[in-house]
Amino acid sequence: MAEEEKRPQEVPKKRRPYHVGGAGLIVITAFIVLLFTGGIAYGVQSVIGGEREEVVEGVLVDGVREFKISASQWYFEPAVIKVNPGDTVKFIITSGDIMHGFAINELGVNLALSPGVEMAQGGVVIPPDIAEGTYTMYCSIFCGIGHPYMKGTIIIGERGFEIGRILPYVATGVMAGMFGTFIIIGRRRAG
Ligand SMILES: [Cu+2]
Repeated sequence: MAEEEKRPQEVPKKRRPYHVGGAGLIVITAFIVLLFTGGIAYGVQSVIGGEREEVVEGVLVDGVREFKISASQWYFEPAVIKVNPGDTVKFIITSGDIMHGFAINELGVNLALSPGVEMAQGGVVIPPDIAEGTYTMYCSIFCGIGHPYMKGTIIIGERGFEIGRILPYVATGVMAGMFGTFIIIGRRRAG
């Protein structure tokens, strides 16, 4: 009987080390959450086409800015090009595998590409009064499951502020904030 009376007293003692470890557990979990969400943000950022992408400015040939671009499932190489308002541009595009398209709506460019055949569109004048910023070049011929994501970026003049480039980091911040709030609420309830 005496031994049984002692047992309830021992229970809180056993819980203590768990509570002390709780702080460490929170730190470790917070670290993992930050690492995880940060990794997602970094990945999303690279898919969107962040600063890590090399910006290619083409080669000036007799005053014409020439770009040689290859198209393959499901990307363009280079994927980010830069021109200036008022430039005259020539696009030379070759598909490395199957049929693709190469289109830039704002510049009236749309080429159909056959495998291994060099296609060119010259005399593309960038309107001097066009709004500076980033525009999309994309594949305009269905080429399989990755077709909707086969896109590149054409920077005209200065790359402006793009919400898409900071959005992943904002999301990470919100996630971390939510996580922190849950921890605080959880601890208050437990306490
Ligand atoms: Cu396509």
